[in-house]
Parts: sequence; structure tokens; C-alpha cells
Amino acid sequence: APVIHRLDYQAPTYWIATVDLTLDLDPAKTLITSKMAVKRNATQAHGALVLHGEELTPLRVMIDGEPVSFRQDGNLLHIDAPDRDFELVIRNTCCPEKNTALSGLYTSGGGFFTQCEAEGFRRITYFLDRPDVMAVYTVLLRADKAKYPILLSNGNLVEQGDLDGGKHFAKWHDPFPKPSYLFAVVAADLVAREQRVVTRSGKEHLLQVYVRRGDLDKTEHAMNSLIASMIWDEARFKLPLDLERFMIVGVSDFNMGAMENKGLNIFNTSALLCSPATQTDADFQRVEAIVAHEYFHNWTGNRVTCRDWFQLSLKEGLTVFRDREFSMDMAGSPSARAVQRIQQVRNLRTMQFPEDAGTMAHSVRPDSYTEINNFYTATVYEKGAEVVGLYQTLLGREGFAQGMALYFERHDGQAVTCDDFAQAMADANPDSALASRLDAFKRWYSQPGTPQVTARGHYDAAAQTYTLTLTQRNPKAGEGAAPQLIPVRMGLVGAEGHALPLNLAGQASVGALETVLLLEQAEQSFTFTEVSSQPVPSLLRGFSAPVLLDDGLTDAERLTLLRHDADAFNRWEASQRLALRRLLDAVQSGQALELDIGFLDAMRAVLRDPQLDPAFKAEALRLPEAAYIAEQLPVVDPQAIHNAVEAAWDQLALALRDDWAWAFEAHQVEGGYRPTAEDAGRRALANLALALLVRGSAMLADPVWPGKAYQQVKDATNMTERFGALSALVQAHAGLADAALTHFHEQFAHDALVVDKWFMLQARTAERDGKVFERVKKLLQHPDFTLKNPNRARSLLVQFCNLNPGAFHRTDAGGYVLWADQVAALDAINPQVAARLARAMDRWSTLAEPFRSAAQEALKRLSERPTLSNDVREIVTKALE
Ligand code: HT7
Ligand code: ZN
Repeated sequence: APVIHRLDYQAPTYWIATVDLTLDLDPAKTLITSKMAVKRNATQAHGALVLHGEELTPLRVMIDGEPVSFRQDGNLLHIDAPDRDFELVIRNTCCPEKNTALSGLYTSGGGFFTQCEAEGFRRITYFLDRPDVMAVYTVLLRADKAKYPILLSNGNLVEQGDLDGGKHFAKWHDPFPKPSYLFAVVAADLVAREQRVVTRSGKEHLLQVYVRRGDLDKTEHAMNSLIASMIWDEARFKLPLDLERFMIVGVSDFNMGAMENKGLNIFNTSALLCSPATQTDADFQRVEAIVAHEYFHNWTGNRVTCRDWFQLSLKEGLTVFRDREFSMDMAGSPSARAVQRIQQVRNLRTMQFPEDAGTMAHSVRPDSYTEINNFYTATVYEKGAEVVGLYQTLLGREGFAQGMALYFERHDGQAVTCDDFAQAMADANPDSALASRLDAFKRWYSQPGTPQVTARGHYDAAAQTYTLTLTQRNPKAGEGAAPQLIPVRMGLVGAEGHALPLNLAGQASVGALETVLLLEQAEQSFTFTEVSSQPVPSLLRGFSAPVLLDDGLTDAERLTLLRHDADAFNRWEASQRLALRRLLDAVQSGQALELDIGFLDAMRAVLRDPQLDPAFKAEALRLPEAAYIAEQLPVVDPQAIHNAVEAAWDQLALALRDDWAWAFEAHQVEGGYRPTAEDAGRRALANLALALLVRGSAMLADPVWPGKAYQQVKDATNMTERFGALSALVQAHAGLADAALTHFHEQFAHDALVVDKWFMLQARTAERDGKVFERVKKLLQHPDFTLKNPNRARSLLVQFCNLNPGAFHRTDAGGYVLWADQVAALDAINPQVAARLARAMDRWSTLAEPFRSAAQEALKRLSERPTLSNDVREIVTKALE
């Protein structure tokens, strides 16, 4: 497959202004008729009209009512088209029931669904399937009425009625020109939760959430989240809903979380359905965030879309930023906001940092790809959102909002680039630090790699000055790469824990307790004056830029920050750095980890601190993830990391045993379930405490806490507590774990999303004596396991191969053999999901022996298979480059 380069972008020879689509829906053979108003683009030289089409059977092509010949060349259809505007009609068929790739039109649970981003529309009909071709769609759906009583497409319903032979039809019209990737169709037996809302402008809208019969009672949280998102976007960015009707549909077979099709969002049921009995607090939070994310795309993505797929972060980074801001506002208190930020950063460090250092490293705006589906990555989404956050840090909330307003004023209805967004931000804030440094700022879009920042301070007691020297380097950005613009939010903490006033030599503002330093050179020094005592620098507050920071602080200084930093994020960061240093020391020395009293006392103090919120405590007491630990090391022995982390948990469990017991009892939530940040925080801490109590009991052969946990698996009134107890037993390899797993499976065998949790837990349990690996192999044969459903495949395989390094990386290479076999098997069914699984080997080249050679061998064997999809081939080829 060819490599596509960003700089090769050319506008098309023809535009398509309108599309009239008729779909006669049949699972085995759907007939599609597409009538298009084609417009000649005079800026390009005349040539053949070349349309995309994949897995389609063409029947006829007509121009202005006359049949014309056409030539098929792989996935392209060449038509000799005239050098003028014309009407093009194409008839073709496709086979939805054989579409296991879940891209284009496919069947799921007896209904029809579509997924067109990024290049799925070409699997429905022949088209200029690229995001800069924006058309107005009118869609006529015809299908069996009994089997498919609900017929939906984008926009407004203009007509519906019955047809002969038990069929019916519905005609939809979407007045907004849109790229083909936002097209959607649903035909299924569904029911809807409905709500009419009136927005600020006084307009009435109909909101609908469609799901299978029986799931209706799980849609309230999604509906509430949708309404909250609408209110928020109008209040924060003055962006209203532009449609009379906004629909969300749930489907069980889906490649990602959800899709923002104009007016007809389609959701993985895992990102939509919520009930206290079957979903956890984390699920409630995820559903709220994804509903908001897709809703926010209506402006950032749909009204203003991407010129080409290299600009993907234009909509994804910006929309993740917006859903993060929304979730923080919904969380409420400053502490709950800080917890949100902590979770974002934990996720960034475990998913995006390794990506940016590995074989799939790419910039936020990539320069090339073979398969665009492989670029829906943590870098495009999460690092992209961090970059959008940098604008807000540089411009302030008001300046950022003005930039957004100018962006929409200039580009509403257009397909544009990341440069257009940056320019709007700068032009709306002409006197800002951004405007004067725009070219340097834009390196965040073009340079891959995580910048490494080093900070060293020098206190001159006689002069009462404190000089902070910051350096940056980014080896992954290439030889001679220019420095990036890094805003470092910071403060100085005095020996007694009080915030020191900041007087920066040469700067007007004096006495503030916090400032943002702009690191824009390879090395820069900042001198603070009138500093009365040796300070502890609190740097990169709120994680003000996506960098790896070496702050050079001592344990004592970190303890000061843990106790006193005014910035909650940096208090958490101090806890993580204290733990990280101990874990790295053990891994690098090859010696067994021994947690010292100082560290354990600090953790106990956090746990017992009456000023701190439970949610914050749960985050501060969690150890850094193995993937983040690995990123600190030039050569990675996954087993050494695994052993160190397991030893640390064991020691935390035993040393703080009374404290965990107190924490468990003191954080029980009374009354009915509420998915509030406050209650969820209490449950998070109680679950962590229970996990450590059961762990400690397993070591002490004490039956009490495992017994309590087992009882909680049986009696809990919500899934957060039930699954917390089950996880505690399974993660501790407690004697009662198997019985609890059996009980849980029997109780929820009818609920696919809960069975996914059951697989997921077993697949990501920390390894002990090869038991997890053996269990995963057995689960592959379980009657409930199937590679055809992406949620199920992910819940076992991605959890094990990509997210459980201690179990996956085995000296006998068993994990790699399983991985290669399953990637190949999955690839024959669903290349997109297979390619995600293939990424388990992204960081193989930093592995220690014998893992490294065995991983390379497995990659080579997989790459030699003749039938790999483009998706998997690109991942494997890049891994071996
Ligand atoms: N914009 C959507 C991306 C998406 C997707 C991409 C590739 C294959 C399947 C997909 N389903 C959804 C989701 C989002 O970011 O909102
Ligand atoms: Zn998105």
C-alpha cells in the first residue's frame, strides 16, 4: 500500500455539491443508488474523475442520464468525465452481513449500522471519500418494516411511509454540507428515550437516545450528560445546537468509543449505557465524557472540519480539550478538578509517552501514513489536547475563547488545517506571547517526541536570589531540532511550607505567588529576587506542558511539596516521584525493593490527612504504572519492573494495614448510589483499601478480609463496590477468587458489557507464577469469547498483551506467540482492532534480553505472513524499521 504524504495534498479536480442516496437495505445485498451534483474545480487541471470504492460491486454509471464506461483499478473507479459540471448517477451493491471489519455499512444484533470515519463511506458507494469534499445529503432508506422499524439518517426526517411487501421507507435531509465521513444510517429494532429541550436562544430541540429494547433504563445518564454538554457549550463558548433533532444510537459491535455523525451520533454501547448495578463510577465518568466529546464535535469537527486526515488533531485534540474542560467543570471542587487532571496525566504518561518514544512515534500533525485508521492515536488525541491546553495557558481563558470565536467566524462551513487554528488564536490575541512566537509554538504540531526538561536551582543566601536554570532537549525530534515553546507554571515554596512571593528580575509583575515561565531556548535562567530563604521550586504546576521533567529535587524537598504545595497536582506529583525513585532504584540495582519508613510514613500521612479529599488520596497512594516506569529506563526488563511494583504493593499493604482498615470503614458510602465526584472518591479509596487489605491477608493467611470481599461481591448494591471487591480478590490471587469469579459470571452472564469486565479483570491481573497467562489461554476457548466483537476481543487480548506487561513478557516467549497468533486471526476479521493489538510490540527494541530477541522474532514471523491487512502491515513494518 502506498505511503501518503501531507505535503502532497492537492484540492480535488471535482467537488460534489449534493448527494441523493437511496439504500435498499438487505443484509446479503444492499442496493445503493447515488445521484450526485458534480462541480468542476477550475483551480485544478482537467482529468478523469477518480472515485474511491472498496468491497463494492458496481452496476452502472451514468453522466447526465447517459450510461458511461468506467474502469476499476483496485479500490479506484476511473470515469472519463467532462470538463464541466454534471449529474453523476452510480448504482452498486455491498454486503453488510459479511462486513466484519465494521467499517462502512454492517450488521450488528439484527440491525444495520454505519461507520464512515475515516474511509468507510467508500465501502457503501463510490465517492470522493476525502474530508474536504463537502456535500448536502438527502437519504432515502427502504427496508423490511418488521425487522427494521426504525430508519435513521443525518438531519431532519422529511417523509416516511409504508411500501408493498412489508417494507417501509424514510427520507432524511441534512441541510449542512458535510464530508462523507460524517454520513450515517441506522436501520434496526430500537427504542428511544426522548427529551425536548429549549436552548438559550429559545429554539426547541428533540433529543433521542436509541438502544435495544431492555436497555432503555440505562440511558438516563447519557441523556443527562447530553443536556449538560449542550448547556456548557453555549455558556462557555457560545456554541448552540444547530439541529432540530439530535440522535444518539447504541450498537454492540463498534471499533471505537463513539462517532460524531452529524445529528446521528453512533455509540459503542460500552460508551453509552449506564446503570449503577452494571457500570462502575469510572464507566459513568467515561460515558459523560464521551457523550460530551461527540456532542462538542458538532462544532469542532463538523461545522469546521479537517482539510485532510493529517489535520486530524485539529478536531480531535481540540475536542478532547473541550471534553476535559467540561468534565472538570462538572466535577466541581478544585480538588475534584485536580483529580481529573491527575487522571489525564496518568493516562498521557502510560499511553502517549511510550507511543512518542516508540516505533509508531509521530507528530501531533503527522507527515505521512499508510493506513489512516492507525493514526487515531494517543498522540493525536491526548497530546493534541495538551497542545490546545497550551494556547489557553498562554492566552488565558478569555483570550482562548476569543481565538475560538475568530476561528468559527473565519472558517464555519470549511475544511481547514491546524495552521488555520493557530493563526486564528494568534490573530485574536495580537499582543500575546503566542502571537510573537507563533512559528516556535507550531513546533508542537511538527516535532514528535516528548521534550525532556531539566531544572536546577541555585540559592544565593547573601544576595537573597534564587536562580532557576531550565534546559530542554528532544532527541526524538531529530538532530538539530529547534527548541519548543514550553510554558512552565510554577511557584516557590518556603521551608515552612508557605508560598513565597515571586519577584522575577527584569519583569514588572511583583509579588505574585504563581507565574508561568516561558522556556523557549535550549537553556534559560530565571532569577528571582528578595527570596528570604532557600525555596523548594514547584514546577510544571497542573502539568502545564507535556514534557518529561527532571527536577533534581531531594526526597526532603519532595516531602515538602507533598505536604505543602498550593498546587494539588504537584502534591500528587511529589507522591509519584517519591515512589518512582524507589521503584527505579530497585529495578536498576537488581536488588529487592525495601520501602523505607520515611516513605511509608509519608503515605500514611496522606491517607490519614483530614484536609485531603478521598479521591485525591486514592490517586496519591497509587503507584506509577509499569509503562511509565519503563519510559525512564534505557533498557527495560519487564519482569524486574513487575517484581518491584508487586513488592511495593505488598509492603504498602502490610505496613499500613491498620490504616487501610480504617480507610475502608471510614469511606463507606451510605444511601442510594449517586455518581457524584464526592461519592465516587469515597468508593475509590474504599476499593483501594480493600484491595490492599485482601492482599495483606493473602500474605498473612488471614481469612477475614477475603471473606468480607467475597461477601461484598455477592451483596454489593452497585457495580463499583461489587467489581472493586472482585478485583481485590483476583488481584491478590486469593483463595476465594475463583469462586467469586464464578458467582459474578453466573449473575451477569446475560449482560455483555459486564462479561467484558469479567474477561478484562482476569487478563490484566498482575502475574503470579504464570497463572494469569494460563488463564488467558483458557479464556480464549471460553464459550463467551469471540474475536468478532471488538469489545470482547479488546477485553481479553488488548488488556493482556498491551496493558499487562508483567504477564505478557515471558522468558519463554509464550506471550509473544499468543500475540502473533491472535493478531493474525483477528486481522482476518477486523483489521482496525487487530492493528491496535499489534501495537503491543511498539517498545520491543528497548527490551532487555531474552525478551528483545524473542519479540523481534515474533514480529518477523508475523510480518512474513502473506495475507496481512494494510493496517497491521504498517504497524509491524514500522516496528521492524
Ligand atoms: N471521530 C471518531 C473516530 C472514530 C473512528 C475512527 C476510525 C475507525 C472507527 C472510528 N469510530 C470513531 C471518534 C471520536 O474521536 O469522537
Ligand atoms: Zn473525537
